Amino acid sequence: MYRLHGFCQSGNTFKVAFLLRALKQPWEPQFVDFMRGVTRSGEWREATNEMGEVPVLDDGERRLTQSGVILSYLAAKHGAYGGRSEDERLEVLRWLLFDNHKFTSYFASYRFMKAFAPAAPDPAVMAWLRGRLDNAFAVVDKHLAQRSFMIGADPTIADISLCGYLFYPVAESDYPIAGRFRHVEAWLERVRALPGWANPYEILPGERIAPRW
Ligand SMILES: N[C@@H](CCC(=O)N[C@@H](CS)C(=O)NCC(=O)O)C(=O)O
Repeated sequence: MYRLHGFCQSGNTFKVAFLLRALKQPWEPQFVDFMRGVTRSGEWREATNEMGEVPVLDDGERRLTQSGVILSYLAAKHGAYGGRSEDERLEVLRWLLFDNHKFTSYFASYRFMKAFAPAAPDPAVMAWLRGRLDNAFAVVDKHLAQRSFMIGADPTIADISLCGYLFYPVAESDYPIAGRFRHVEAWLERVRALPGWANPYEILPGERIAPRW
């Protein structure tokens, strides 16, 4: 039984939950009260993750952090969604890195400031982030114009990583995809139809919070 530390607003946690479900692996959630600052406490960092981040996955005695590491570990261990050749695995890694650096990270920051930050977002910061986000989405949209999934005809953890934040309500991010990035939009419908997909708010612990700003 895997144990997944996280919370329902965390798309990074959702990525891991989605893959565990796709792999039909048993797992239990461990709620982390991120919104009340648990991951910033010295105790939690000491006991759970020095980086102060979820997701964290426990596989028996082994503890893993960083969604890209966890996805790669599970794909290799269970022999699915990781790419079928060295070239495919490298392509998966390339998109995991792009996702962590530019796609998920800008989107998650933008959404956090719009929906959950304690103070109203600074318009200049939001404008800068939005520009970065537009660029990252355009890169993925162009890539998906030529293929069904990120590395070709079959889904991999690259898709699961990139889609992690894109099934939350648009009101949380105020960053609509529909009508702007049509290849991303079509890809999301294909991802939604994959085994294991679910609404993050229905499978992860924690309370829903109405967008604040
Ligand atoms: N690159 C990391 C990012 C993880 C991350 O940013 N997690 C958020 C929650 S979704 C977090 O715990 N943030 C705490 C912080 O930035 O202080 C991953 O993919 O696991």
